[in-house]
Amino acid sequence: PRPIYLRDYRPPNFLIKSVNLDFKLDAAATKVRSRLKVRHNPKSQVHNAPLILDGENLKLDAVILDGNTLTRSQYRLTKTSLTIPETPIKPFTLEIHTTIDPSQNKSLQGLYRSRGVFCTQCEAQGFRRITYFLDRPDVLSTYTVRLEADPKEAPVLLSNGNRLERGTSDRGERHYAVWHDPHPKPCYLFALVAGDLSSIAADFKTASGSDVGLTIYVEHGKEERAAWAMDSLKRSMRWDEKRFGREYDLEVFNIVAVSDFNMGAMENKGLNIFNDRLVLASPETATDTTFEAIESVVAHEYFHNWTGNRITCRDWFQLCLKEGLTVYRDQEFSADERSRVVQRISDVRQLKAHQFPEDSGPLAHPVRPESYIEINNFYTATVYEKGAEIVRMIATILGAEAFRSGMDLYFERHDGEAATIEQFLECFAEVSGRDLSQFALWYSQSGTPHVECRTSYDKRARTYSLTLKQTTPQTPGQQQKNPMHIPLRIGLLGPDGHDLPLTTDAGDALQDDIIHLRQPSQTITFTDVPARPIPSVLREFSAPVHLEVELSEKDLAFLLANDSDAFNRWQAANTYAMRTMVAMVEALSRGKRSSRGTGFAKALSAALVDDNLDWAFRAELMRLPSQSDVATEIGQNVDHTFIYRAHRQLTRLIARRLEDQLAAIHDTLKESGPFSPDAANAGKRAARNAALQLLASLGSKTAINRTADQYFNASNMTEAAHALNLLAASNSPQRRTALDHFYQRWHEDHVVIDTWFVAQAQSPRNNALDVVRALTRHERFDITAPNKVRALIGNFALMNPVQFNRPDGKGYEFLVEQILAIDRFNPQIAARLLNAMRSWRALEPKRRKLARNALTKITKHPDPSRDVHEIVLRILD
Ligand code: HT7
Ligand code: ZN
Repeated sequence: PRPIYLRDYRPPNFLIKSVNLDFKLDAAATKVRSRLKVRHNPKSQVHNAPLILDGENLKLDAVILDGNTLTRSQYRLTKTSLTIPETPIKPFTLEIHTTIDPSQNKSLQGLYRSRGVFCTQCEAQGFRRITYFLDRPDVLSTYTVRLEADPKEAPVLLSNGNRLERGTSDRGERHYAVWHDPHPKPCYLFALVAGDLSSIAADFKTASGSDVGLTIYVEHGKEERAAWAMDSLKRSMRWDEKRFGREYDLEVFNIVAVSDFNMGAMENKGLNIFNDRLVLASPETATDTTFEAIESVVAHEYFHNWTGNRITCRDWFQLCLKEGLTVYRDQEFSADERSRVVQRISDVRQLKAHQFPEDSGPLAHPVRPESYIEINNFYTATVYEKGAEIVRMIATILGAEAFRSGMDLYFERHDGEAATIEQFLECFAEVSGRDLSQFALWYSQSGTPHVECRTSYDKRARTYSLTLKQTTPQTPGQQQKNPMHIPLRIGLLGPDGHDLPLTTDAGDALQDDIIHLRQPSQTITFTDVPARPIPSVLREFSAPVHLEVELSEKDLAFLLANDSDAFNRWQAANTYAMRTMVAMVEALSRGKRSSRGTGFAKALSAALVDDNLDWAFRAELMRLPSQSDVATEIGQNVDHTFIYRAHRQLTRLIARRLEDQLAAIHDTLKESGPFSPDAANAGKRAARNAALQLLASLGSKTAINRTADQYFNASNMTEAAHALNLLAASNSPQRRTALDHFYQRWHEDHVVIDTWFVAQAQSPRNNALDVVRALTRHERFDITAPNKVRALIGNFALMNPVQFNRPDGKGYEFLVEQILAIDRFNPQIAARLLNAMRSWRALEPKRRKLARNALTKITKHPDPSRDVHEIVLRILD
């Protein structure tokens, strides 16, 4: 397969003004009739171009142009296209009849069945599996859709927009509904759902007084579990009005939960389709993490209505235009609804855990890529999370007011269009009068910039200087890097722990508390500095960079105790813990044992008694860097056995030193009263669980009894699932009892039982691989269901580093075997699993060789999908 290049973008030769779709739904043979109003695009650079429509896995039944059925010689058909060489000069009507088989569609792209429900996924290029079409985001059309089905099998018939009509046909044997979406949209936002579903409903009045009917469709019996999603939706709608002045624009907004879904959810206009895992929640079935995820994904998909749907992307290279911006918006929503600093910590953790390794490995790519083979491979942490960081930096550089003006201008100017990153940036440049040309490099230059900060204090002159140097490492296809515009929010702490005023003659390199680093090296000198300060750099994580500052352990403890920027208090703790663990790994690799750790334990202990800190924040302090974070930090010659042991060493040391304090936290925060998912209560549960996790590492009878007690007496899933994970990782007799108990309680619930698969997949016990392999044959496991694959295989490969990276390489072999099996029917999921091996070059030589052997097996496979083929080539390159 040949790459597609951004530089080759050309406007479409044809436009499609309106689309009429008629579906006769049938599990094995759905008939699709599509009537298109087509015209030549006046902006096209080509004259007399043939009309080339995309199509895959379709049975073509008829092509009718302006009422005349075309003969076989009047069109050309390939496996991926339908070409009509001769078309009228004037606008014309094209009717295309196709037949498709949703029951056999396990790729979950196009029209498929999920537990008996017909549903669609058209982003990025699934519409071409429904009918022949110009499947590209810059072709915007209005859609009218008629769905017809067996009323017993599919009493609910949904599509985009507002419902115009419904009724019965064939003497009640069939029924139908007609939907119309007045907003022109690209075909990737088309959706239909038909099935036997239950629902909950609510009303929403927009700021300007329009009534919107909100409905969430779920499996029968699960209605109560949709209440939180509905609550989240209403709050999102209100927030978007208040924060961005964006109102909803249809009479109804529908959400449908389906079980089989390749990603989290999809923002189809007026008809969002969700992975049921991200809709269904009750205190007994879902953890706080799930409640939070539901809130943020419901918000994310809703926010796409403006950033993605009303203004869409000109081409798939501009994916970050909708995804980065919408992630930024959902992060801000969560920050406003919950604790801003805890939200920031969680977003930065996520960025560092997924995007930083991506950006420093073989899959590194610019936020706006310049070429791709398979677009589905570019729904990445870089496009989403780094894309969101770029928008955040724009807000930081411009300030809240100018940022909002820029957004207003973007909405006003590009509403109803398919836009580009340049057009987006131009809006901010225009409202602020700033030159954002250097800043634009963030979209085109891959790799995480390193910023090194050196300090010097001149006591006599009372000056303090920061010398900042930036470099961006080489990444695939990019050897030369240019200096970026990096906004660094800073503070200087005096000896009393308070911020010193920032006085400097640095000109516009410092604005308020933001240093604009634009040169490869820049020195900022602060004047009137009475004593050597402690620098607090990159406050709020104001730019997605690796920062290196000279800070002693004493400085880190000082920042943890005093920094007015709460994010940097957490960052100090995290850096301190990371340094300690890396030292422990180094010692272990030399056959020694590091004696460090007490310093960190002491600093942590002091922070935990600070009652000015809310519990969610204290929980974040107790959560040590993960084993994968440590591997990323070490970056080369990685030995996961040493990392696992160092992680356990520090965890146990803290648990021993702080045993009473942690036990007291666990006891005092015991759940009392009815469950509430709000941030304050969730924070207490998080702190309680974090304390238990540290204690459980001791493996003592007391610790295990405490964990088992939490599991068996849990009044909610947040407590139960956490304790189950800890027991599953232990060698205690309660391990089996708890797992069996959980299975008995939940085996009939296809959503909740995934927690049971996850607990076993993540267990660092030596037989983990055998257990996971056996579970792939379990009756509740289904390799065609992405949630099951992610729960078991994904969690094993990504969340169980010590067992996945077994020294004998059997973990890699297992993964490759599963990937090849899945690739036969769902390439998107298969390619995503390969991510687990992207850092193979950083491994120590023995594991590296075994990982390479396993990857090579994929290249030898006769017929890998385009998705897997592209990733494996890039990983091995
Ligand atoms: N925009 C949506 C992306 C998505 C997707 C992409 C490819 C294949 C399946 C998919 N399901 C959803 C989701 C989002 O970012 O909001
Ligand atoms: Zn999105």
